[in-house]
Amino acid sequence: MKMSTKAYNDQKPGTSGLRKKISVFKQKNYLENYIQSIFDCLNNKQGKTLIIGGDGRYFNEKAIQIAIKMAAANGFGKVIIGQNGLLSTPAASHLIRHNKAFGGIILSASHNPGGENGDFGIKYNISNGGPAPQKLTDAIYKRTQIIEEYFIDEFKFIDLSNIGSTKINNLEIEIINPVTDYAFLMEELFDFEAIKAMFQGGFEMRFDAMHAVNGPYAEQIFCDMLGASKETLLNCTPSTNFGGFHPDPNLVHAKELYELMMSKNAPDFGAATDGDGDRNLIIGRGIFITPSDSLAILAANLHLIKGYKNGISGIARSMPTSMAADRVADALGVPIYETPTGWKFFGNLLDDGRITICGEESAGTGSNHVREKDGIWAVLAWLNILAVKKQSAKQVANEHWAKFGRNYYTRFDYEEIELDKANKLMKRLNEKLDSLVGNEEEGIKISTADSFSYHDPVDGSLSENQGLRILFENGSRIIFRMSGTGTIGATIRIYIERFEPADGEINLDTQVALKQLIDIAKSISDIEELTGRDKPSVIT
Ligand code: VG1
Ligand code: CO
Repeated sequence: MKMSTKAYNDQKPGTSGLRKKISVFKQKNYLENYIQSIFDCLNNKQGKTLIIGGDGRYFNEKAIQIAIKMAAANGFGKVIIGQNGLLSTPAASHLIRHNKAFGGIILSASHNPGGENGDFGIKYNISNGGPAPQKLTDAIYKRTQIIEEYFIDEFKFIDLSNIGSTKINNLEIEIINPVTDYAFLMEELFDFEAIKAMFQGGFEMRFDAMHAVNGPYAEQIFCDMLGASKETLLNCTPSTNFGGFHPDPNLVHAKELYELMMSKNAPDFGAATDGDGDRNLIIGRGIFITPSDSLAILAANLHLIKGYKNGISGIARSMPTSMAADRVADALGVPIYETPTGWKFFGNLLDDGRITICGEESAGTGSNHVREKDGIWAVLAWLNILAVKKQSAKQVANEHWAKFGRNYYTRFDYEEIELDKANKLMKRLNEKLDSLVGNEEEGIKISTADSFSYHDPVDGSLSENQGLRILFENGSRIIFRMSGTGTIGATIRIYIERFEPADGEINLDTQVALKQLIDIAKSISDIEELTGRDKPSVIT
């Protein structure tokens, strides 16, 4: 059936697909308009397979019903859907690859809040399992500006709770267990026997799924397959509003886990993942591991893990991620790539075999096993390394810093700033960059100041305006960027980093170690004057 639709002009995809308030998604034809725009930009989809699933938030099942009917009307041959509409983002990525599917639709607003007044999101992943590259998201956006009709078949409501296959019109609809194939992949990569023996030896972990999609994955993998006790699982039943919480695994929203890990009664290891299961938080007993350090530590030790025993071909990190991983790459003699923020930029490097592991400061770590960041993978990688080294997370981190030095790192987020104020701040700073070069700020000289552009070495594409960088002669960096995932106003992020060599002071408090640079960042940008904020909303 053909329907006419009104074009909406605010469907510009951000860092990770289209993300908006539920109220926006519920507007008549809004979701349909976007899905049709995706389909219109895909050639040769007739008869092909599409993977569909989401993080289980409010509107998930409704959106999936629409997506199925539109896939049928647009000529797809088959859809594979996670039972009850659930698929973690990394599992969806794996299923696309495993089934050699044409692509996938993932319904999620990741770590943003859910529920009736929360956020919703949709993104399209291509046949390598990764997020649509910039060229495609730009084309989809253009299409949303001019689209006039969409195609949808009318058929009965599909029961997503029954595993099995049915055929309606020309579309085969298969409902699968969302965990099974993913769990097999994990078993192939990691040394489950060693991790199991560690749990048997009394090792204790707490894993917080934050009421989101990874609950069933954690239960099957950590408890059923690796023998961890049921006490391991915190908030592992997915709920449509994430229990009323914000499924963001950071020190603010996973505060309880953090406090437990810092307490006298701390178990050996703590971890959490986000709404769609791609982000991870790693906390050892008495130590929070920053995501940038986690990337570096995993890269340095990955060869200890079964699936990576031949070593790594290279490492990639997003530009604002700390340079800790660069030191590991140097030591291993492998290349390091610096990409713009967003997982889509890692896809080509992974496909081309240039890198094995990649990560972002925003709690994303992953490898060439899928084309998304992967929360459970990161937790298993840590567990595997601890099991092989027979050390605590704290010992592993301290040894790492004692060998490579330490990149002190913090991120300040100023959220829900009025858009024009945020734009003005970034514009002003951008214009002032050239005049900063050569200046001395509190005794340290600025060597470069620019707006980051990325030339993809594989397909040659250029991505500009990916953040403002101020680099100091001593290797310190201050970076300013506007978020592409917020749904209210604008979010400005400031990323601050300083390197301390191995023989220096590697055990300082991060905020103390970075105090001078934090002051410089504030005064260079006048952020507090221009936004009227006296402090950031979140410090990581
Ligand atoms: C944020 C992070 C970025 C991440 C993106 C999607 O983007 O900074 O590193 O790739 O979220 O993560 P931004 O534009 O708000 O800074 V998620 O867990 O949505 O898939
Ligand atoms: Co996420």
